[in-house]
Formats: sequence, C-alpha cells, structure tokens
Amino acid sequence: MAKNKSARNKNTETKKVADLQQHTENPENEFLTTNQGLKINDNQNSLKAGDRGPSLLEDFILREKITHFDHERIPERIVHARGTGAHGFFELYESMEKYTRAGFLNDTSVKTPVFARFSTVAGSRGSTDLARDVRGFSVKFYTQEGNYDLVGNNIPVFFIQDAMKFPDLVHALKPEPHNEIPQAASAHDTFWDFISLMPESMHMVMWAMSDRAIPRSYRMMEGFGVHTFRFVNEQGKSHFVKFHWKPLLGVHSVAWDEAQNISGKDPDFHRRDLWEAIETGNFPEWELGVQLIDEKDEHKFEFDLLDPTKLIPEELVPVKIIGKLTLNRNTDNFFAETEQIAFHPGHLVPGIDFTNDPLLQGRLFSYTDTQLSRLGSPNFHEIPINRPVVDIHNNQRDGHMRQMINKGQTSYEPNTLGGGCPFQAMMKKMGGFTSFLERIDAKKIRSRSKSFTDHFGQATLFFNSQSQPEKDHIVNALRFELGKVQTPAIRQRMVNLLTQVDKGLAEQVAASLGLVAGKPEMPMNHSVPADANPKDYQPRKVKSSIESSAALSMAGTLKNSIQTRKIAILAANGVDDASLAAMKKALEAKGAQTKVIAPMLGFIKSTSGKNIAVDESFLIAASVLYDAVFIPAGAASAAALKANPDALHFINEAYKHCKAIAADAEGAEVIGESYIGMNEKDKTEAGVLSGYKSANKLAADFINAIAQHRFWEREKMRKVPA
Ligand code: HDE
Repeated sequence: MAKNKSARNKNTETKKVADLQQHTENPENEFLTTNQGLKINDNQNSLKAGDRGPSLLEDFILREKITHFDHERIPERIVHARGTGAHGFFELYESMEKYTRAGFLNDTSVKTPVFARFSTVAGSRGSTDLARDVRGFSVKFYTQEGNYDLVGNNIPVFFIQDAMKFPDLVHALKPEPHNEIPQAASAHDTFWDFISLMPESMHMVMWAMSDRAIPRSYRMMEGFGVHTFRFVNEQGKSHFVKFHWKPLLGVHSVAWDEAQNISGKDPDFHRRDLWEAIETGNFPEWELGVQLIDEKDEHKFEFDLLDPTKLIPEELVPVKIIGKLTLNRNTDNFFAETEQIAFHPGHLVPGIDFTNDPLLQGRLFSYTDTQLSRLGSPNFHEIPINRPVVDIHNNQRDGHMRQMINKGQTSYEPNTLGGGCPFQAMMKKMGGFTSFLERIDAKKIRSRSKSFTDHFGQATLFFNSQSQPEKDHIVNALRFELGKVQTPAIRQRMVNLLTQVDKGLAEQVAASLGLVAGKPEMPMNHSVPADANPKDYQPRKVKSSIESSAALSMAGTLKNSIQTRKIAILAANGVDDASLAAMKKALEAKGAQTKVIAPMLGFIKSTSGKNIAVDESFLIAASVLYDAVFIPAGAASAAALKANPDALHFINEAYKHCKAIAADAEGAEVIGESYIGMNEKDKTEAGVLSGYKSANKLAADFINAIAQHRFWEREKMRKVPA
C-alpha cells in the first residue's frame, strides 16, 4: 500500500508548480491590455473632450483601471495580519504507519510540497516585525489525500482555555477602540486589565514576556501545534499527539532594546531575513517532532491533555523527530500567495483528528468563517495557493468568482443521471475520512472541567526552567509592559497575580513600579453545573511533577553554528586588506555573511592600494541589524573610525546588546576609544576579542563567540550609553 502511495506522489511538487503556473503571467514581449484583452495604445492619458477639456464618462479604459485599483485591498486578517511566507517541502524520516494512516506520514519516499506563513498576532498588516508578540507558524501540506494545515504558534500554550474568550482577548490586545493606540503592542491598559482578571493566562504570559516573543529570525524559532491532536492508524487505534517544529539553527532572540531599535531601522527585519536566506540558497529548515501518548495514559498527568494552557514537558514524554521541513522558494507575488493563503485547523487528512480541547473546537468554526469575510467567497479554495494537488469532486456549485466549470446535468447525490458520481468513499480502502470513534456520554453543560483549574503550576515550571539572563528579561519585560499601564489598580492586580508564579519575580516587578505585591483575589467567574460544588472550580496551583525542563529554555539550544549570521566589518581608507580578507574568508567559510561598513558609500583604499567596495555607509547601517562586529587592522582606518561618532556608537550598541566584537591589530584602538575601552575589565571579557598575535586564532575564537549568539552576562556589568 505504501508503494502505491509513493507512485501516486511522484512529481507532486512539479504538478503543484504547474498548477500555479496556469495562473501566472509573463509580460515579456507582450502588449499592455485591458482585462478583456484589448490592446491599449496610451497608458498616460485619459480620454478628454479636447486637450484642455473635461474627461469623458465613456473612457472605459480609465474606469476599468481605477475601479480595479479602488478594490485592491481586502480585509486584513483580524489576528496574524502581519506575516510572510514561502514555499518548500516536507520529507519524512521514518514511517508513522504504526500511529497514523496519513499517507504523507507513512511513506518516506514522498516529498510533500508545503507553504508556510509566519506572522505576528496583534499588529496590522504594515506593522513592525519586531513587536513583542506571539508568532504564528502555519504550514499547509499539499498531500495526495488533500490539504493538511498545521496552524500553530511559536509558543506551545495559549492565553485562554475556551474559544468563548477569544474575541475578548483579541479586543483587549488590539489598539484601544477610542484612539486606536498602541499599534502592535500589548503594553497598554486594556490588555493587562483583561489578563489581570484571567489567571489561566499566566503560563502563556510568562512565555510572551520571555525572549521567545522577540525572535532573532523566523528561522530560529520553534513552532508548536499547541492543542493535543490525535493520530489514528489503519486499525482505528488512536494516540494523542502534540506537534513540534525544531529549527536546525537553534532558538535565538534579540534584546528588547534592540527589538525596539530594529522596529525603526528595519520594520521588515524578519520578512527580509527569510526572503534573503531563501534567495541566497540558505534554505531554512525545521524538524517535525511528535509527542505520542497512549489513549490509556490520558489521565496520568497532573494536567489535562485537553487544556491548551498546558504543555507536556519533554522529560515526561520525549519528542520523537519524524521529518524535516525545508523552505526553498520565495513567492512570486506576495498578495496572490501569502495574503490569499487560507489556513484552517479543520483542513485534515485521514489519520489525523481533533480532541475535545474547547479552544480547538472553537477554532474549527472560526477559520472558514473568517475566509468568507476576508476572501469574500465560499470559493476561496479555488485560489491557486489554496488548491489541493488532488482533484476536487463534489456537488457544491456557483457562488462569487467561481472558477470551476462543472460539466453535466447533476449536482446532487444520490443520482442516476450522472452515473451516481461522485461516489462516497465508503470503504476503508477507498481512503475516505472517518472521525475517530470517540465515546461521548455526557451532560450538556456550559462550564469548564475541574481538571482545568490549575493556572500556575506550569507558569512556575517555565520560570524555573529559564537561565538567569532569561529570568531577568522576563522581569524587565513585565516592568516595561506594566510601566506603560496607566491605571494603578491594574498594575497592582498583576503583581499580586505574579506572586502565584514566583514571589521573587513579583517583588522585583512590584519594586520597579513602586508597589508591594500582595495576595491576589481570584473570584471564580463562570457558572458550574447545578450538581457541582463551586469550591472545586476555584483557580489553584498544582505543583508540576518536575522542577524544571531544559527544553523550555533557549539557553541550551545549538551553539555550534554561525550559518547565515550577519557580521559587520567596520573599515575606512587605510584598512589592511589582508586582515579584512582573511576574516571575511574565515567567516564566510562557516556560512556567515559579511558586509563592509564605512563612512561613505563607494570604495575605500586599502594599505596595498586596492579599492574595496563598501556595502553600507554608517548612515544606512545599524548594529542592531547585525549579529557581530569586526574591526580589521590598518592604522589609518582605525584612526578614521576612532574619530567617527557613528563607528563608536555602532560598537557601543553591539556591546550593549551583548554581541561578539573582534578587532585585529590596530583595530583594537577603535574598541579602546569606544565605551568598552573606558573599563579595563571589559576589554578582556568574553565576547570582546583583541590583542591577538595570530589572525587564525582570532578568527577561530571570533567564530566560536558568534556561535554563542549573545553574552547576556554582560548586561550585569554596566549600562552602556548607546
Ligand atoms: Fe487563530 N485565527 N484563533 N489561533 N490563528 C486566525 O484565521 C482563532 C489560535 C493562528 O498565517 C484567523 O485566517 C480563534 C490558537 C495562526 O494565515 C481566525 C481562536 C493558535 C493564524 C482565527 C484562535 C492560533 C491564525 C484570522 C480561539 C495556535 C494565522 C485570519 C478559539 C495554535 C494563519 C485567519 C495564517 C489566524 C481564529 C486561537 C494560530 C480569526 C477563534 C490557539 C498561526 O480565524
């Protein structure tokens, strides 16, 4: 059976591309036409009564052009409006046949085409990439059994437990309705007002206040399916499953001050980063992992598998790596592909199924509904990017912008006039979708399960699992966010709530707000079944069965690669070209990218009289857009940089953001002139490299330092006025 599937899957990628190409346009050697194909002889002037006369209503060419333009915008996504996407493919390492009958997870010879879209949640379409926010991580798999969408986030839990609260959460998060301020930010009163009254959000709040919410790159963040789903195998046996995407470059973030700077210098930072990585052949990769839980183990954890505010620590259930996602092709047209793609957790294939997570259940309604308003028609599945690679046969007809020309007399089932087609795939071997035969024997209630009342256990687990710098960043993020809140009572409620996560954390945040953390009030705010005791539904804290979980901290992720890191080389006339070239070569050999930054664009003259092309001037460049800084040898170059405030600012800022900085020979004088030079101790600290006799050793140490990503301990030393 696997063999058959594999034969069917061959050339799938090519087929998909061809499918999309039917709708692409190549204007080479073509005349300009109207939408009716009429050739246009003048695209500069409207039709007028005389050359100084009024325009004529008759000008159908002008009217067609302007009407189309007037309707160019479609409603942006209500959440996740800001995003970017790319094409790629998914390869399976190992058959999951034992657990799921999903074809693309059974046959390792199948290469499944995908489209992935990454996004922020709160901001509008034109907002900055570097907002403190959750990131969306959506993948559409164009499988031979129809489209499968894994619509996840870069945080494994969610703010709320029930879909009923989603509109409230989003209203509280979005810009406030009276003045539409602030854009793409949670640091305002309505958000924290809501959160302070929703103790169930506390676990997700810890993640959102951590550096996970300001990723260095989409290529360096994890993805999670969040909800518990089901795998169902050929025999109808189910396993619970949690999905994980693990980036091969490790999980890395920027500093908060840096994020705010990037938002000004390059609001498209993440979008550009993904685009450039793909254009330069550095294809982003993530491995797909699954945590599998036997049906019989459903109740063995101290939390409920259906509660989306909980994760399953990897120490309790290891993540099994089963395949790899590679993004290898940028879009041809952002609107047609990234903007029009329509994800839906309900786009399933046989072998994958839902659980009764009440958040997931609500999502199953929302996504089709939102496409109707965003894309304007129930035929959104006919837009090229949304089409499955397999044929669609059903009796749905007509509607706005219908593309398919259905032939024949019948559009109903059962029928005899159409030969009974299309048939139901009733027998198992026909590959039809069947829902998992879950037994449900219950009373109808509008309430929560008692097993959902622990709101703090995993918030504490997350906090305890962080390295010291990561903990400090959470404290500072909360100080920032709550400092922006204008209503003192909201700040007080929040710091009170934080005592339930960690007393020290609450006290540190409270102190910076001039408050003292007290006892939180947490009245139970929902109804309980008539035959239940309301006391059983009080928010509470259940201690996690493990003290800390290594997988929850970013500190431990890969530290052995500088692949695709961006290194600034600061230089001026009189730079030693051998020094510059040697470091450039060493860095590029390890997959890093280098740019020469100088006072002016054009060329600089090296010591040996060579012209070296300048990539960016200090006017354009900013240290926040780079991962590390190198200053080559050359006395005249060093002297010029020492006298250049922009060069010194560049170094100070890189130092402040804890990046690796290296200088060869006289280059060290520039570091000496910067703020670092004012403190002897800092000159020799980790991540600031100078005074080397061997250029090779300097390059090797610098490469190792860049791979460490950041020297966060530097934050404790002193504040650099950058
Ligand atoms: Fe979404 N979400 N969501 N969401 N979501 C949308 O669908 C919704 C939730 C997520 O790149 C919308 O097409 C409800 C969790 C991503 O195009 C909308 C609830 C998770 C994206 C919607 C949730 C997500 C969306 C807006 C609570 C992580 C962007 C535009 C019941 C697992 C997809 C759209 C893309 C988009 C509704 C909760 C992830 C309105 C009602 C939990 C990554 O349908």
